[in-house]
Amino acid sequence: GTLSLDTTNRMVRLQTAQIAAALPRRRPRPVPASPSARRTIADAQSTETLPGKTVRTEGQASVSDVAVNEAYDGLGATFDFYSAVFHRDSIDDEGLALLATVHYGDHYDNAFWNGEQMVFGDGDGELFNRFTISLDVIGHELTHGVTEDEAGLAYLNQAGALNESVSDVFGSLVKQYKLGQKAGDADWLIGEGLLAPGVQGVALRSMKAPGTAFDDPVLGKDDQPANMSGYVRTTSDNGGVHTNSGIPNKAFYNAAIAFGGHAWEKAGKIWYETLRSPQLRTNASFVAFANLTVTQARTLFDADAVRAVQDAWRAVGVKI
Ligand code: ASN
Ligand code: ZN
Repeated sequence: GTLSLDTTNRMVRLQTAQIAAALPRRRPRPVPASPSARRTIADAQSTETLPGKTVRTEGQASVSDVAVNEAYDGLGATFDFYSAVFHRDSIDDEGLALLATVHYGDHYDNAFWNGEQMVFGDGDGELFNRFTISLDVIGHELTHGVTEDEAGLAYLNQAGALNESVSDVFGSLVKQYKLGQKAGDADWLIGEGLLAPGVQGVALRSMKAPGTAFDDPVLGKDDQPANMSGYVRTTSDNGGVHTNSGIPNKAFYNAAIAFGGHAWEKAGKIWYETLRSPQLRTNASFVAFANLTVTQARTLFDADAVRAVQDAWRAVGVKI
């Protein structure tokens, strides 16, 4: 009767409590409603010692040094993009604190991700301006951290060119998102504003028209191919990772234009889930990566999306 039912209930309650007590005390990672960035900007004061002197941390007001503020704002815009568009919480999706050093080296003509932090040179002023000037370059460098965390793409040959391309893709999307641009209105340039006055060119790279970003007597000519027919076989630059990235860059551009609208919504989502896909190997070829984008187009969207992505790769000579 009532008594036995009551007894059973009490036993159930007791068992539940015992089971809960016996479970390992694994603290669930707190997922904030809207995660926020934890940024630190450091100043290498023209040395090559990292990270250098901390000059601005999260929540602190802007300072008089424009490179510091550009790095702070650029990291913030990139963090916000990944958070809002892909619900990703920082580089590792676990809220990793973001560290960037500016004024690295003496007239240093580059920016990079060193496996732990972002680093920006001032440029020599003759060929390059400071590397924090372009939001897509900041997005590019931070994305190297995301790629390392998700896919671990090797920085060599086709996998390396894919690694580079993924950084250009999301670097460009960070800028497009910030500007609220649709695919057809974006410039698809990487490093616009980075070339010093007098240098003949518009940017470091063009995803829309690889090979056309600059042609300068001192800097040389942009040598990116836009098709497999122009694939550069070389041992320099880790097998031409910054050169052959033109091919997957153009494939992404093709897909984004075919979809129309905001490039991060469909093409970006497909590329992002491809980067996260367990089937993506560290030594992936262009064909392997392309096939995974098609798989994601099918999983996330529909047959029209599959066709758009297939066509995007076929148009650059990647035979899928
Ligand atoms: N700026 C270059 C890049 O992020 C530096 C490098 O060659 N790793 O790709
Ligand atoms: Zn890169």
